[in-house]
Amino acid sequence: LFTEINHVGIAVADLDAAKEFYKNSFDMSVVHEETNEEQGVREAMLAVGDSGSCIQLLAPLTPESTIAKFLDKSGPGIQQMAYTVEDIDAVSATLRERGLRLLYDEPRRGTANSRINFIHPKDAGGVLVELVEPAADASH
Ligand code: MC0
Repeated sequence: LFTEINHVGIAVADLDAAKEFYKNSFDMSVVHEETNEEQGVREAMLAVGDSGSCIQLLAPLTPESTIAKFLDKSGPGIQQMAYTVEDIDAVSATLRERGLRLLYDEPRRGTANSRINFIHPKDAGGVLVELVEPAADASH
């Protein structure tokens, strides 16, 4: 169903401070950064060496946003596990057939014009699972 781990998403209060921490502590640098108004986040992708694996730092845009609520409740830390899929419509249909709830009826826009949806954490063992169908011209 899933072809690889796309990224692990980490909630942070301050994106710039988190980027500094990852740079200074782990020599990890930003390969992509954007603001996603619909998701209420500023986000930065950081590469793990040349592996193609990434972590995604997620900072809240507003106090009402999903990430702000997560920080209030759980504090900073891992917020989501994102898998790459080739065809998000087909994978979503399969998951629904298997009784899992997806958060959106139709995929929405994610990082670098990917198409995304989420499995409710209550249906996935307490893990917020993101499905990512990368844009045709994207490396991740
Ligand atoms: C909430 N829960 C989680 C969780 N968030 N469990 C694991 N991981 C998380 N991240 C649990 C809570 O502990 C609670 O359990 C129950 O789910 C309901 O949580 P809530 O605090 O009432 O929160 P809700 O219902 O307001 O929101 C949860 C929900 C939300 C998953 C629906 O976070 C959401 O819509 N997430 C999808 C969008 C998102 O995460 N966007 C930001 C990343 P108990 O046992 O206490 O009832 S944007 C992104 O990722 C994009 C840019 C990209 O990658 O391309």
